[in-house]
Amino acid sequence: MILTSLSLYQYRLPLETLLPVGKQRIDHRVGLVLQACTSADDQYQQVEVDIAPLSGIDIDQHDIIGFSRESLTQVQTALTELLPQLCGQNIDKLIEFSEQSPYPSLAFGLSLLHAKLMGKLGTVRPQSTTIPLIYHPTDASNALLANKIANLSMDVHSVKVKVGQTSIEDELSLIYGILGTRPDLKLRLDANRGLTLEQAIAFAACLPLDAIEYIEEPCQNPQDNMAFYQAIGLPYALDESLNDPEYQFEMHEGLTALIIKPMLLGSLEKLSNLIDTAHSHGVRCILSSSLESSLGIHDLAHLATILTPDEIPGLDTLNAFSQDLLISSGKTQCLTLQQLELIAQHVAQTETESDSEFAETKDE
Ligand code: OSB
Ligand code: MG
Repeated sequence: MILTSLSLYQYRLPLETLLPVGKQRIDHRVGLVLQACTSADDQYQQVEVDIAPLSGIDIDQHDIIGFSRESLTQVQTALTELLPQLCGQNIDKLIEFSEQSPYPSLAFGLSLLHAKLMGKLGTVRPQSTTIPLIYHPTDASNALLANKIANLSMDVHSVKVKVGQTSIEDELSLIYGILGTRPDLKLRLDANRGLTLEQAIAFAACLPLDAIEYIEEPCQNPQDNMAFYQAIGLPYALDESLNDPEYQFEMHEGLTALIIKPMLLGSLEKLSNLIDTAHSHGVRCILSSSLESSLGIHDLAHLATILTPDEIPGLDTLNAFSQDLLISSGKTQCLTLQQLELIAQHVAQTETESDSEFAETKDE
């Protein structure tokens, strides 16, 4: 299958409510859409992927730290250089470039594009449920939060709650509030490394432990996680730890789950190996959003069926977006490619035309 044309677009989507990135908040999301057209035996197809490193600036104009190390500009520059090399080539080149890329978001995007062109996503049903995400909205009223909890479907059995963000008292009251409304729920807490070992233990000592499945990244210093587990017996999950390029899976007492954010981790091959290793140690893997557009979330819902069929993914971040992108999730506005900014486009000559390739690149 030959890549006959490649187009790169940039998008900027405003958010209706702020989204949490660890302790920081964002009010818009930027990213790239890479479109590939292929032909093989007179069959043509056209496929798009969302490539959106989680970096940039938060609402206070501070750099987002702790997630993607690469910037959107770096990925855009790398892709602008790759496109002419990919155009006219077999789609297997996507895998080669994916493996060579130092940027996890790009490695993921190229391998995902390959998987979609191979028809691997289209044949599975997407995971249709998600773990609701509950956090103290700095821009919305507590009533809105209470409303969200009261309106949770009875089919929801677990929710994820952000902690380590405000005061321990507020967060305990949020947790007991949720359980007061829905005593049947199990909670997955996420501290985003917001607590010292002492704070984490003091906090966990006040929790209704039977209702807590695990806590993500409880300690500021992840080396304290095991001591936390030994002190309190509450299992923990790793999220930010996986973003370290040096991260290698190691089993530790109390480790119960990995939060897998493909956009931050890399190629599908790398994800699948990590998931296999974790599963072989009895550690759960929860596929989660890195605040992608509706296009990205749609693909993650399919990947969840393929990679983690026994788990419900954490993809409850689309509500905050004011517009959909290419794939409708039911919002009133769904942007098309024509509404995005075209950054680069390369078209391979067909066999009937001369051998020479022509390429157009539009500078910003
Ligand atoms: O803290 O887990 C986080 C999204 C982007 C960056 C960090 C985080 C998240 C999420 C995604 O919480 C939703 C989920 O994991 O359910
Ligand atoms: Mg987390």
